[in-house]
Amino acid sequence: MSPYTPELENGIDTESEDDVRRPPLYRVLLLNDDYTTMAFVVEILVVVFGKSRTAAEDIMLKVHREGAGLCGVYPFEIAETKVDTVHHLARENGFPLKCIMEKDES
Ligand code: TYC
Repeated sequence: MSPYTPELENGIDTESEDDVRRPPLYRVLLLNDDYTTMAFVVEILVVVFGKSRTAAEDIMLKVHREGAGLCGVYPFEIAETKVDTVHHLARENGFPLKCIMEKDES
């Protein structure tokens, strides 16, 4: 055994091997509503999430039809900033668009 094994340092195996040193990632999703325009959602996906116009249209339609859609997967602080940016831009433009983040458990 190597002299330093952080997952065993207190004698208790606290993390399974595939979790070791893998930072948690967060899925950022857009939610559907009846008021935000399709064009605005596409713009958000292009500007905030760096999607191509075609990819943005596909995601927007998925959200519209299914209720929610994945915009990207990021470390915590980047995910949080994306959510805040979406809400800021939406409120500034008078839309109730909601964006959420959830831990990526995969
Ligand atoms: N449902 C909206 C409409 O018909 C469009 C929409 C799509 C709104 C995606 C929000 O996250 C959303 N105008």
